Amino acid sequence: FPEPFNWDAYLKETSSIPASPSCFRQSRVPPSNDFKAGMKVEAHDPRNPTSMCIATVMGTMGMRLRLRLDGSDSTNDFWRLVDSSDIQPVGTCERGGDMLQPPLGFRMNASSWPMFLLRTLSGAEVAPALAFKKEPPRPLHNHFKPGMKLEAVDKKNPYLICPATIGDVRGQEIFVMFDGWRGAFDYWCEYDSRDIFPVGWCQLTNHPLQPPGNSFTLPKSLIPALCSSGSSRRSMQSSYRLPHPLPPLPVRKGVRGRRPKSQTI
Ligand code: MLZ
Repeated sequence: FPEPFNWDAYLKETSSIPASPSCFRQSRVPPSNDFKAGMKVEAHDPRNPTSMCIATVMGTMGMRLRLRLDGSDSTNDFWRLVDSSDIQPVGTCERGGDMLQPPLGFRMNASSWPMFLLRTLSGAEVAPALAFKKEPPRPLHNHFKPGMKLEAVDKKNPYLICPATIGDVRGQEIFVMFDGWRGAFDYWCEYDSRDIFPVGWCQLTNHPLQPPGNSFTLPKSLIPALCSSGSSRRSMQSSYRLPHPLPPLPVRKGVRGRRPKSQTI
């Protein structure tokens, strides 16, 4: 088994401090996840947030749910916390006098939506009202400061939560930088985003935490010393992608000593 990521050692190594839990719009005592795969919920369409749709819980991780809008394809799954205000029990919409909408990119003709909805819900297992938890209140102010560590959803790979650092703060917004990924996944978001968590959140909620990447930005002054010839184009760059530890080379007839083309996580 891979070693679980050790925040204590990492904070020491990087001589950094974690953002206080009071900075985040997350509950101090995480609620339980009482959802099960297959259950139906009502959810705002992430691509059309004013419309309320029917979604199926595809799976659960920690206190997050992987959701798929019924009638949409499998390529637009999204994740929500059990205490997200984007989800509610089936029947809530109708009780409020509203109508459930087909998702953006509904697979069928719009005229078949009422029948599709009827079929989708008949005999379906709906998530019990008690599984939906109240969204915690937002902290009154943005208390984040550059350099503070946190755990954050990688919006390009939203099943992942990864160690991150506050890179900048502007008013209500913060810049989330993913440790060891050289900026490729960084983003601005509001300080009260539900996609950011205090250090230790994953461990507390039993969610996997992706360890930091292995790309670092080195100070320019160190670069000449690390380049043997100093003449390559690469030597002009200020950051380096260090290789992953590679497995021992497979020795096979014909392809002796060849490494896999690339390694992605
Ligand atoms: N292995 C994939 C995902 C990287 C996820 C980074 N998260 C901050 C890649 O290399 O693109």
